[in-house]
Parts: sequence; C-alpha cells; structure tokens
Amino acid sequence: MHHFASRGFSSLLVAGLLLGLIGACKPLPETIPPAAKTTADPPPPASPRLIAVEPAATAPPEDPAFQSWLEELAREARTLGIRDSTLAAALQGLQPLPQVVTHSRQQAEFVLATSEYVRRMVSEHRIREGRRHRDLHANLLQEVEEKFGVPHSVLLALWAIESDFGQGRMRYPIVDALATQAYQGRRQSFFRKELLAALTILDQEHLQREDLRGSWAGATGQVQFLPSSYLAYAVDFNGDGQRDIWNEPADILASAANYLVRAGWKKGLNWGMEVSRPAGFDPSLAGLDQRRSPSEWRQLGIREASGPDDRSLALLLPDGATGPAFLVSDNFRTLLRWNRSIAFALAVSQLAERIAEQPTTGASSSFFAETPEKTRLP
Ligand SMILES: [Ca+2]
Repeated sequence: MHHFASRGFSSLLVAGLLLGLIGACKPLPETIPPAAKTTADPPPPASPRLIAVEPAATAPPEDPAFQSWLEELAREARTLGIRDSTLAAALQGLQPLPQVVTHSRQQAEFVLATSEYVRRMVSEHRIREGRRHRDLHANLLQEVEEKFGVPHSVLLALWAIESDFGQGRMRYPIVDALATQAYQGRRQSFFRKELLAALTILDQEHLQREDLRGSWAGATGQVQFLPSSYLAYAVDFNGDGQRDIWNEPADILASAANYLVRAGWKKGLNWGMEVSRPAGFDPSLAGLDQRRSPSEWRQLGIREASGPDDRSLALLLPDGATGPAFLVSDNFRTLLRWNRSIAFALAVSQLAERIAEQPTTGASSSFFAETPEKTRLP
C-alpha cells in the first residue's frame, strides 16, 4: 500500500513543474549588483549572450559532506545486495543538481484551479496524439486490455499526461535527482529509499546511470514510476527479459495497467460523471469519504446520478461550491492511488473519454465551455 501512497504527486507539484519550465525560459536579469563589480568592468554585454547561460548548471564546488554521505549510502546499498561494480559506476562523479533543489523549493508557489489544470492537461493536441497512438498500437492495446481489464483509453491518457508518449519528463538522470533530494531535500528518508530502489534497478536491469531518466522529482520512464513502484509493478509484456518502461510500448502500457489492477481497478466500472446540483444544495455532502448509491444521490436532488445501485459514488466539488460537480466511482479512487491529486484523476478521466470519443462531459461542461482556445503544453 505504501508504494501506491508514496507515488503521489500533487497537481500543484505538476503545475509547479510546468510553470517552472516556463519560468526557466525567462531571460536572466541584465544587471549585476554594483557591489559585485570592480571599476574596471566592461559594460554588460548585449542580452543575447545571457540566453545561453544556464545558472549554475553543473560542477558546484566539491562538497566533502556530500562525498561522505555517498560513501555511507554505498555501504547501505551493499547490504541490499547491490554489486560493487554497479555502485562504482552509478556513484562516480555524482553531484547534487542545483536545478532539482530549485524545483523542489518552487513547487508550493504555483497554484492552479482544478478547472484550469484540467484544461491544460486535456489539450486538443493530446487528444489527437492519443487517437494516433490508439491506432498505432491497436493490437497491443487490445491484448493489454484483455489481460488486465483496464480500458485502453485510460492507459493512453496516463501515457499522454505523464510523458506525452515519451516526448517529455525525461530531463534528469534520476539517480542524480534522487541523490540531491535525499541529501538536502525536505523528505530525505523518502527519497533515500527511492534512491536505493533506483540503484537496485540499475543492478537488476544492467542499466547505466544515464539510462535512468525522468523528472526532477525522481519518477522515471514514460509512465513516470517511482523506482519502488517500478520494482513492484513493472511488467515485461513483450517477453524479452527486460521491463523497459523507457522505450518499449508493450512494457509501458502493461506496467501502467498492472499498477492500476494492483491498486484495485474494477473491470467495467466507469470513472463517474459530471452532474448538476439543485438550487440550495448542501455542499457539505461533498467529499471522497461520503459515498452513496445512485438512488440516494437522486433523492438528494442529483438527477444525473445513474448506474446500478450497488455502486458507491462520492460527490466532488473540486473548485468549491460554485464550480463543476462530479460523482466519482471506486475506479476514480484507484486513479488517486496513482496520483493523490483529484485534479490529476479528473484530467486522466476527461482525456480518456475524449480519446475514446465518448465524452460524458461535452461542450457544455463547465470545465471546457469557457476556454476560448485550449492551452498547449510545451
Ligand atoms: Ca520487455
């Protein structure tokens, strides 16, 4: 269970990453504080030179404390059975990544409303790419869906949101990113455990440190598994002996499906539905822990509540009492085991429906109606 819970990233964190990337494109300040200059300094160069400057990108000064921390880490890794040769290659020249520290500190500064987050995630570009990949991998998707019982549209939506089908989120070598956070981040014991899992992956899968790429937060591969989740749930679906979630669509899709099944995915159960509320509806009836049958919700005035009465549905008001309302099923809760953010699970659900061309929330949805043009992600 801890694997599922520990994998979560909040929408704030995701949004922080996006905005962090946008922020990284901003030009650097052109002036240097006078105290830092000598009188002999030439005038500042024209701004184009500044664009190429990556602030403190590499090679911070040698940090003896970090080196002894690494040695201690290596001792623990050896007790887990990780080979010396793997450790030597993986830890050679390892340094904290300043960019990772920056991202980690910035994450709480960016807050997006759920509606805005979903609009950004469910872009026309992603819907088109989702359908293209659906056609490209039609046979494979059918095999995976038959074996695991997870709709292929949900798998495509996860693949799209996590990495744009492998185009994004592979920026950092995650051993470096995890070491940075384990050494100086805010959740050191969590990241240390993930770092040891990453070293185990290098050892078991005969990978090099550079092969294991992912996000600054340490999730890796095209469906963004934390290393501990990889070890527990990744699947070799094409049978070549490697669980390759970085390159191999069969392994990527089956690993995502296996994760959801192990998290409790129920075959044939829809995520839920957008609903409207009667005038004077009591917003205190909302919340994931307040589950009622469809007929109970209808009695409370939610007339769109449908489905067999053995279902338990929870009402969500993600943007507050005046925003959109959703009744969500147990499979929506399973998506929350992938990522604890309600905004994330809504985005996956909405994108899956649109890739499948069966949207239950149409143009009239409060999520999609008011946006003049869908936001493209970089
Ligand atoms: Ca494989």
